[in-house]
Amino acid sequence: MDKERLQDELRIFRDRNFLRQKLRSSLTVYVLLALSYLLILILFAVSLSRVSVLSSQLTKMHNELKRNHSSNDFKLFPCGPEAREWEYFSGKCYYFSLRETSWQRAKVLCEEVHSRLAIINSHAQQNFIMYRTRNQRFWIGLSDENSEGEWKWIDGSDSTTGFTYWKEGEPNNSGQNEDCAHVWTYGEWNDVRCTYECYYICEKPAPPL
Ligand SMILES: *[C@@H]1O[C@H](CO)[C@@H](O)[C@H](O)[C@H]1NC(C)=O
Ligand SMILES: *[C@@H]1O[C@H](CO)[C@@H](O)[C@H](O)[C@H]1NC(C)=O
Ligand SMILES: [Ca+2]
Ligand SMILES: [Ca+2]
Repeated sequence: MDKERLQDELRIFRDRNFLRQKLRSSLTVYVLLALSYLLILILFAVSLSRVSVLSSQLTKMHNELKRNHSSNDFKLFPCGPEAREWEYFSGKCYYFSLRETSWQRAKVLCEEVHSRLAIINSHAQQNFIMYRTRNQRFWIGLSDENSEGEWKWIDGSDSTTGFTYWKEGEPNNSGQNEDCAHVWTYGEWNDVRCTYECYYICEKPAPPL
């Protein structure tokens, strides 16, 4: 009888002990689980802040690169990367028209885009224009309409004292009616009546870099 009670008590004690142990071990598991969650959360927060810092740095770099790009574009195309029709040569921007018109109309059309008919005063510039015009006829800013035989550039300067590139035998004032000048074959200059219709060259200073 006593022995049985003892055994019973022993069993209860064991059970209780077992329960306590079980409880303790599951508590440990929960604590560990909570800790690992916390750790994951911390890691996530840290990596998130890292990513945001990195992305802001990337954005900054990207913007800088873009700025560098556009400033390089500007160096490569001083007449404007978007403006295909204006070409750069030696500090100036040139427009070679795609339409033919009279000298007076060409003068106005150049003024409308804040430029003027081209003034040629160097061999280098003459060469550039010759290669670009390819034997086609293009008005330049030269005329003797005010006083026959006194060829003046559109800015009022005298053409006879500076650089000239007249075709041989020109200007000939054919029919006493040729007062405007264009470039012709090999880029050579010829006088022709001002109402003649041909292409034209506008010129303006390149914007400052
Ligand atoms: C942009 O150009 C500047 C100087 O020209 C240079 O110091 C900088 O590293 C360049 N930035 C990038 C992102 O290439
Ligand atoms: C005078 O110039 C015109 C072109 O403007 C040309 O057609 C003509 O043949 C020239 N006349 C003479 C006599 O050289
Ligand atoms: Ca003339
Ligand atoms: Ca002529």
